Amino acid sequence: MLHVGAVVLVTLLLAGVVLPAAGTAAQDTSGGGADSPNARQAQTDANATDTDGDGLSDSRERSVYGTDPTDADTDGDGYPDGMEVRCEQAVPGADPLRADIYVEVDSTQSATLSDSVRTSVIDTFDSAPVSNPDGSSGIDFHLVRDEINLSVNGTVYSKPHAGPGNDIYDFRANHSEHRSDGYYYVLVTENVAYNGEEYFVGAGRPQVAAMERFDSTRITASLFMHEFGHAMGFGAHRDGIDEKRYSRAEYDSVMNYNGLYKQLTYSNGTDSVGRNEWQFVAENRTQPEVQCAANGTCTDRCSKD
Ligand SMILES: [Ca+2]
Ligand SMILES: [Ca+2]
Ligand SMILES: [Ca+2]
Ligand SMILES: [Ca+2]
Repeated sequence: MLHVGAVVLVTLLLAGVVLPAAGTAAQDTSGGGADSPNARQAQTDANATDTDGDGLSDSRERSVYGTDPTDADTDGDGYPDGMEVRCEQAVPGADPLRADIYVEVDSTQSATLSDSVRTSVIDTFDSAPVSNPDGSSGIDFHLVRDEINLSVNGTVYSKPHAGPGNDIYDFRANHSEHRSDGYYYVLVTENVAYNGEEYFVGAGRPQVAAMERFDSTRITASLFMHEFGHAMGFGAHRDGIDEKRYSRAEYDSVMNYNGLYKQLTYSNGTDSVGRNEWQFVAENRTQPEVQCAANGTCTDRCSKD
């Protein structure tokens, strides 16, 4: 009986093998066999499918870049995967598996931010307590020093102000080379006014900032971090920001007026105020819109995948 049963089982397995063959035979009669040109085209199309519309095919995302074929922005930094790997001229040095932030800095003065200020800011972001899809921590901060000696009409206001060349939006509109690529814009200038008050030395609004420049690297870098915090969306209405009510121990951030000029970093949420500002930077910051997407609208600065 055991022997007979084995024979029956083998027969069933054979039948199982035969059934797909019958299906193939049926396909052959309609001209769509596995080796037909139509079938090869279907295979090519499957490889070329770009499910998330980021400009990279699903298969290239899986096999070449290690990015997520169902997420257009795998590392969540606002730059689509395709832009990060294909648009070197727009976002040089971008990594689709690590957070990148780009900022363009112009100046109305003969000098701009110094190498030491730039390095201080880059190092601060590189040390940020945030994690990336590639397993690293930190943020790559790309501070691009662009024009100097821009013409200015006296004080630079932080809000739209009548007349040419005297508010931060005039400068961004007329001089930003990279706005459509999702760059923040910072202007270094002689005199800044915030809410019309000229005793301020810097001002930040969503996506933009203006600041004065000092001989001290620490003071200038700290002021940059503070105003750039506003540009990323740290509003003065939040508890402790632009205030002196908390000590540095209670609120350990450059956004605290007690921390301004003394430190560079934002809070990590372990102080008594308990707001993780670095997490906000990584996940919820205000980001200039990327108009030069990876799917062909900036082909002059993007290579083919
Ligand atoms: Ca894709
Ligand atoms: Ca993707
Ligand atoms: Ca990205
Ligand atoms: Ca990135």
